[in-house]
Amino acid sequence: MAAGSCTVKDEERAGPMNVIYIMCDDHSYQTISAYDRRFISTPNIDRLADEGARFTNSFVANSLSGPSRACMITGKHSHKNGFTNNEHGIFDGSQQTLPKLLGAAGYQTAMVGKWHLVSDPTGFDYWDILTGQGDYYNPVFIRNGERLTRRGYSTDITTDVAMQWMDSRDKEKPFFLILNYKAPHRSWMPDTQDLGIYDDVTYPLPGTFYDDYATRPVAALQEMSVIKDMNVIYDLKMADKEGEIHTPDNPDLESYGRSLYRQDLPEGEVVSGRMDHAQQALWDAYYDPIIEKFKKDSLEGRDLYEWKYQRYMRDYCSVIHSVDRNIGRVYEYLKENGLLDNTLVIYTSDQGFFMGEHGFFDKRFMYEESFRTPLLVRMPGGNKAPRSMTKVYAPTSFGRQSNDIDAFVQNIDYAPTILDFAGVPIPDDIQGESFLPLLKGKRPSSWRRSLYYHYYEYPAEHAVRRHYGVRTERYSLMHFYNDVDEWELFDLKEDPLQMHNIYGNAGTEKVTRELMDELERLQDQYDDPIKEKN
Ligand code: SGN
Ligand code: CA
Repeated sequence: MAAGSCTVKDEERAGPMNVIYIMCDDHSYQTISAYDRRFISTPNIDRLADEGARFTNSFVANSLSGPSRACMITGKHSHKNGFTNNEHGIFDGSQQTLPKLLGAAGYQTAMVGKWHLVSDPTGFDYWDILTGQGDYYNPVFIRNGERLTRRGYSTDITTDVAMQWMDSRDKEKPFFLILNYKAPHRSWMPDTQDLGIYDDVTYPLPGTFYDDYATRPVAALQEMSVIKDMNVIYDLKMADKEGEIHTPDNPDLESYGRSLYRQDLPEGEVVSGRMDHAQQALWDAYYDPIIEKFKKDSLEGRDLYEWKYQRYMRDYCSVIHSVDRNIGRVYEYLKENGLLDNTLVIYTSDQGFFMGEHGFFDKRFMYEESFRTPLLVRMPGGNKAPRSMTKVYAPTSFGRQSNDIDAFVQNIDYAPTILDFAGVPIPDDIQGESFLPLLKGKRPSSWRRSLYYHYYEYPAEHAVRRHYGVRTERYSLMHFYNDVDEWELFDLKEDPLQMHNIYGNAGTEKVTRELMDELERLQDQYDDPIKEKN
């Protein structure tokens, strides 16, 4: 492969074709300017889309970290790969996975960053993973079984480790690298160099922020509300020097816990929340005046709620700023090493995330903001994908671009797509579909017209009930079960923000019947045992 050539036609492949799969944790499409310009500018992430494809109807199968990662690595829904929820899941690493299939075909394989599948990674030549959720500061990694603490900020370090591995690999062989960032997972701790960068921004409050959940009783049961569940200390860092905030005038704040970054007592050179003294000093210099003002202002009611939303958005976007900078570093690395022409670069998140829509943070629901996930793909050589046209209802804030792919894709499709790209046969038991033809401008007539979703983690943190459902081009139907039995139906053409559950309304009988049939068909097709219990 001649480095520096502008375009590489598929037919002209002359050398090994590499794959870098980059996944953030909880990165919402709302906070990628390739999708939405209202909140933040992410030029480095956008460049991948500009030089490739922007998927405008990309979804997950189960909106939670471990399950999403298991879907990705197996190409199968949760009930097939066995990892249905974070709380009890332990990934069975003896099963068929993408890195094993690529390894058998001669690829060098590496897994760097957040893994979150509990059992040790299998099938990788090299793995260097964050422990559990990973820490933002001075995180502990496990490198091929050996624990080590690395000093610095997680997003930078994860990039460094990935680059070191790419440097040390056998350059004669193709490679597959998973580069998974911990950012921007809760509790959204920015790099010290990014503290305050968005302090002069006032983020637009989502129109559904004060949702009262009328017609959606299950949505009212969650515990992921910015107003009632987001913690000013743990999430928004308003702990004073004693590690607590004393606000006798505001009983609403009494129940707040201690801050993550002040959780541990000073110990050696790494102090509270894993920061060292220099990091902590920079952090305090930024937060102390904000904490003092917060205590003095004693906000209540909507003033407090909207202050929380602004703080949330500032912290979250500051964390994204570091991600974007690091994607720029990865791009430069590929350029300098002549890899832009022979490497497929995928950028995505383990799920979508609520940025205050319906009053929420977190994910889990089959509602659009968390069911969707960003997906930007840069083909080798930067060949722009030709636009495809469907009738699927996507957020109007996306607009339309010449390199949009708007067919339905889901995270079970990543494994078969990457295998297809690498020229490796796709095993029959993989449930996803290769979207490589879509990237080449072809749209198979048999391409899926509906998506299946199943979320299992209840009872658990955030109290989102178990549910499964079907999403078609226009409608979304979901069934919440376990300790509830509620159906929700949304017409996304008339109600894109999903405020009106029309299930059971007069006039919806026919469409409901069609959607129920489609749901049953998908449960058959994917062989989900829940069908037998209905
Ligand atoms: C942690 C967070 C939750 C989050 C889950 C799952 N709580 O438990 O807010 O929903 O992770 O996230 S925290 O108090 O530990 O921050 S996931 O992306 O890993 O699935
Ligand atoms: Ca996640």
